[in-house]
Amino acid sequence: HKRNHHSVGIIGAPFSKGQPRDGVEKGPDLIRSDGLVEKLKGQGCSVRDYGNLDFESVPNDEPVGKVKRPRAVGRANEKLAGAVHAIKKDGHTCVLLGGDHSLAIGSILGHAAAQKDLCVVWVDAHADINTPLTSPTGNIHGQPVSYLLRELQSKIPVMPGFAWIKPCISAQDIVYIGLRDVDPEEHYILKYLGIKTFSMTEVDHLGIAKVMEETCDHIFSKVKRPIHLSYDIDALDPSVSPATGTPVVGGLTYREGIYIAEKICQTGLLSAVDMVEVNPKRGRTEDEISSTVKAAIDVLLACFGRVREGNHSLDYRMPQP
Ligand code: 6HN
Ligand code: MN
Ligand code: MN
Ligand code: MN
Repeated sequence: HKRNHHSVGIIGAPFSKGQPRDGVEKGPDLIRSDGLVEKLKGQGCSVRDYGNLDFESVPNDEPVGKVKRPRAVGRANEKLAGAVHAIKKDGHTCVLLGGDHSLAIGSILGHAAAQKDLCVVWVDAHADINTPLTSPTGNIHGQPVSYLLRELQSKIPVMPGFAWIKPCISAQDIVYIGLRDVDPEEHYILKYLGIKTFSMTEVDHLGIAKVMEETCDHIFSKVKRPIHLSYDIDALDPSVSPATGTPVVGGLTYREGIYIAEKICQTGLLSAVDMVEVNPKRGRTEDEISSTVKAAIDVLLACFGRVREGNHSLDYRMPQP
């Protein structure tokens, strides 16, 4: 049984400038301090922690149109892309600990540089597909997908810090799960490009098991391919993960959130994971923070072979009386 022979490479990105709220840069160390590495090893994974990236501050990072801090976000993601590329070259499944969801730009581009023909499963309350010109907030964590899609390239203006970015996926290569707060412009883009989405309505209607079946049918419709799982902790209901920047009521249950990760693991094709938007400063109590961190860790453990039925080692023998 090779189920738990995962080789995991972890990179921390303590970065928050894709959105305005302080605290999300504490995500990586918080998730580590709750024992992520030890727990992964305890379930049979080999783990290398590549530590945290360090991001120099970018002076005079004036908005470009509405878009806030483009230079800082562009450079941070360029650095992250290099790190993810290297971790993939070392042969690991890459785990990005964020940080805000703008980091998916670098994570997915770095992954794509090492791995041809990847697909993306985006688990989020939000679609994060605003272009710089449709964004109502100017926050880049609401825009990462727009930079990654070939079909939107002609809609993306030139921005400082973004010249290195070349789109690496097509509209049919991404599936969304958990949507419930989509801007009108984003809804237009999703429909216009025919992107496969499972909003909370589909989760309610089909159940999470059917959603995952259809997700796999969609991404593997031609051939089996490596999966990039981009997991925004705000996909889960705020009763489970309240410590996040943009919580939205009516989200995935803890069980649905774990089930998604179990099914992705079972494909045997998980190649990179982002765990983003854990923000301890948005928790009102210690319990809210620890519940959020625990959910993030449990999703990651399920990504790497933890199953709820339990397990035992092959050489286990019952004690004789
Ligand atoms: N996230 N659609 C909103 C915006 O600002 O574009 C919210 C984005 C939330 C982003 O949670 O990663
Ligand atoms: Mn979100
Ligand atoms: Mn997001
Ligand atoms: Mn597995």
